[in-house]
Amino acid sequence: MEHPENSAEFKGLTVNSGVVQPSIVNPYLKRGRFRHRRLSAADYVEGILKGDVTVLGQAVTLVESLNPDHQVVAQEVIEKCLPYAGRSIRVGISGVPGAGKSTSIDVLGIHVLENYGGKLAVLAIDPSSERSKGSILGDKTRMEKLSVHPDSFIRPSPSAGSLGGVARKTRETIILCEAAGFDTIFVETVGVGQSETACHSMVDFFLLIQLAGTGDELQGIKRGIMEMADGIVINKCDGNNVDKCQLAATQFRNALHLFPAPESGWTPQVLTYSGFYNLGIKEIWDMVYKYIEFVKANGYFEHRRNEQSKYWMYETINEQLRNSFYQNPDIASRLAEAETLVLSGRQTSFVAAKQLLDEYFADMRGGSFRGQEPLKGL
Ligand SMILES: Nc1nc2c(ncn2[C@@H]2O[C@H](COP(=O)(O)OP(=O)(O)OP(=O)(O)O)[C@@H](O)[C@H]2O)c(=O)[nH]1
Ligand SMILES: [Mg+2]
Repeated sequence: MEHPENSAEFKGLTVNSGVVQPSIVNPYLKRGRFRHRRLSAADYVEGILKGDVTVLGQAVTLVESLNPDHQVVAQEVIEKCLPYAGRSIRVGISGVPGAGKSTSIDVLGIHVLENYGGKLAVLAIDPSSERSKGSILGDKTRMEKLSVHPDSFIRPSPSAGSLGGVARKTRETIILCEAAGFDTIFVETVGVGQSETACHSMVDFFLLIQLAGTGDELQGIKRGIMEMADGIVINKCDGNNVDKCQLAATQFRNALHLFPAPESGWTPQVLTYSGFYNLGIKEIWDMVYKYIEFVKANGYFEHRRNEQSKYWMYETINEQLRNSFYQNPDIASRLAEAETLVLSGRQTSFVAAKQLLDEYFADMRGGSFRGQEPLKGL
């Protein structure tokens, strides 16, 4: 007996030969016609100095690239931009996840642009971005107004490399943004430890966003981080949270008194505000402005920037030396062996390290890199 599915009743189930679908690629498109022309260092510099944000974005991508050839061009671009950089106010904004950084940057940024004009760049040092693919990018939705403002430039954290590497690229991006005419720079960082130090080492004002919690907020915050802050602001001072915030502010003020006076001569201030309801934002910016005026007058502004340049020179040297050591193929192949010797107690850590370093230096002195590429650019 024939299967019922083959009867005329189930005809819809049979596969009919269909019509040929057109290609999804436009056959009239000439290949290569829209390919981007590779910009030279001079093209990048020209675009940046004109304030072209498309070129600026491409230049930042170049700076972030790990390709040594890109790095050579990037360093040339940075060097040529350097004489036009430095004329901005750089503000670091830090806080634990959920403290309201994105919400606050949005309202604070709009406040600055609407009341003082100019152009604002928001950059990030986010050590977790390798995992989250740059949280600031997702955050663009939290920076609703700023992300569509014609005078703003928002750039997520470079997603590859060590914290030091990421931070260095953010610092280089600051230079490009300043050359492109951005006169206010916000550097956002997630308050999870070392990233604050990196952020502090590239900004003029370090703003710490805190939340009022259970009354023991001072416990969880490291002394070093509080000492770095030029201003502490307590967010979410709205609704029935106002009393708690004011209490926290008092606690922070009292705690700050116990610290030695900062080198800048400025007494860090503690303010409460609400980013979400846009309350107290003006006061925050007034504080930043007052600080800048204060340190410009007493010479600390220049001093801090010089110290930062010095810091980054040494940081770069350290990073390059480390990379050069670990990327040396001979060393890389010997590391596992040395580790085994140390773990099995047949060699001390010190001797193992010394042997590897001696080998490395002998290799360097011999002038042969044994397959290791000479360092190109940075
Ligand atoms: N009540 C109240 N809620 C706020 C305020 N500011 C931010 N929030 C809320 O707090 C949550 C976190 O805010 P974000 O701005 O994303 O915080 P963030 O510090 O950028 O967080 P991460 O990007 O995860 O590090 C959001 O749900 C906001 O709506 C505020 O002033 N008051
Ligand atoms: Mg955020």
